[in-house]
Amino acid sequence: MRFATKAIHAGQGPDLRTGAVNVPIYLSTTFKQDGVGQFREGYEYSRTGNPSRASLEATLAALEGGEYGLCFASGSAATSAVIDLLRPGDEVISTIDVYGGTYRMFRQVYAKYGIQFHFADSADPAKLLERASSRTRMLWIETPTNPMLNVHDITLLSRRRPEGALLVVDNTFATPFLQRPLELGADIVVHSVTKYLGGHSDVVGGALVTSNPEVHERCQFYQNAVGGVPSPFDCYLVQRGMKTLEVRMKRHQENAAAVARYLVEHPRVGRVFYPGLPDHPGHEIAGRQMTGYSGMVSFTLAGGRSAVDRFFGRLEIFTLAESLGGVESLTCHPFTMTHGAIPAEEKLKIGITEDLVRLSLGIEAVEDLLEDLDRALT
Ligand code: P1T
Repeated sequence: MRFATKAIHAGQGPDLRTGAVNVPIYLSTTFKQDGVGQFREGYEYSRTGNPSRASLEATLAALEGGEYGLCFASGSAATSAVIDLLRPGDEVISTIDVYGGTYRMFRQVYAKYGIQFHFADSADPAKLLERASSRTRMLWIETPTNPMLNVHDITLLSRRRPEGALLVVDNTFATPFLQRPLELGADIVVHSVTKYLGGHSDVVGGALVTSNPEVHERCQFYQNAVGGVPSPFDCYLVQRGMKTLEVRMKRHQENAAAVARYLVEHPRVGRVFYPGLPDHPGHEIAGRQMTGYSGMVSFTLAGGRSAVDRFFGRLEIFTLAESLGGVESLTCHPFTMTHGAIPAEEKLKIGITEDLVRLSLGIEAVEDLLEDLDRALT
């Protein structure tokens, strides 16, 4: 099956009893045992396993080209399941421009358990791997990164990683339609399904996909033991959203490409960050490992913070809000919003300045989006 077909059919055949073409929302918390320990389809208690969740997990695994999928109550909960694979004394090398909440979790939650996080401020794999030691157990990357849209070479990092280190890719910005990290050598893919996979800004959720049976077993243990699971209704919403992932992504990126081209020419705009631009430093790598450039664009605005506030105030179609990847266009101020938890000096080092604006291009008519930007930038 091709991608669009899998998104609609993998893990979600018609209901065996009724023929319902959509997977029912199994709201039951518990399941009858025909005798002690005699489960009908392996289901026992909905924290441990639920048919609506199992179906979504199977669809996600199929889309990422992995063996196993696991769903969580948020992208952050999926991240914590992956970090739980580590022990005190282990070291992680992470790119510094990760989602601010990921940085906060590494620094303010897991560092206190004796896990050491090194943050590399470069997209150059040699520089990233300079921090490696015999204790390095994990490389954590986003690609493209949030919010600077840097691109990391997954194949190269997979080849050059220290022995025994797992390569984890947060694939939220790309989605499996545009990039499948497991096929490029990554061990684990993480998603905030809140974003493009859900696609309609109406559900918070997370997932991980792997083909490594030990990783799956340990993360599944964590999923049940800690219990940060999504509700069956949330699973339904994400599965419904994913059916249209391919058509939405095509439009998201068409709109992003048009907006990036517009911004490059605008006299009030400074730098434009979009991997689809030929002079973007990650353009060539993105061309190799992705089949498109996704729907996110960041840029700096002449006139500093006051110009940014004026821009936000004048927008009529773009909404100033956290999050991304929904059908509606959003904008945000990474310095204070999504990346507020990162110390200012760290942010400034990687280009998250006060004059940086992030756009998440929705699937509205591009003419309306361009007119909105034109109005707000005038
Ligand atoms: O919000 P949550 O579902 O917990 O996902 C966290 C997360 C993980 N990884 C990436 C790349 C993300 O962008 C996020 C969440 N990001 C935002 C809310 C944002 O506006 O950037």
